[in-house]
Amino acid sequence: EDAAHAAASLADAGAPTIFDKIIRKEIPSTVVYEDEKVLAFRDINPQAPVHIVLIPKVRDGLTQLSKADERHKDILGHLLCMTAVIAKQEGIEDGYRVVINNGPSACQSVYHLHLHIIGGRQLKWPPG
Ligand code: DGP
Repeated sequence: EDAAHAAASLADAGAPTIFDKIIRKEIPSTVVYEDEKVLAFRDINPQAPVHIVLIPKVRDGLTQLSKADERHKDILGHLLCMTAVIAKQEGIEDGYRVVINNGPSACQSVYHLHLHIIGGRQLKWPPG
């Protein structure tokens, strides 16, 4: 098993991820938006001039998108709605990409659901 599979198994068993420390402000991040349900901060390894990670503050079993069920509908809707607000705040409404890497084959590395909001340059399609 590689690191991503191991990380997924640990998170599914309830272990915290680095995002829990970011939520609790135990490790610093550049927060660009926060409310009672979600937190958005700048990615430590940006792939574009604007690269934000948007996460639910409570994981509630949502280690990755494929774990989504009925009880996550409200938070998933809120994440997408706030994506539009954050993109506008960042001045990238002209074009941006919203990515959810799901699972090891998609290069998910942190097993706490998160959206990447990427923009500020001409993006290419298809992605790598
Ligand atoms: P993914 O590969 O989809 O699981 O994306 C996880 C992202 O989280 C990755 O682009 C880098 C970012 N990230 C990981 N650890 C930290 C951190 O400690 N601080 C910040 N700001 N971003 C982080």
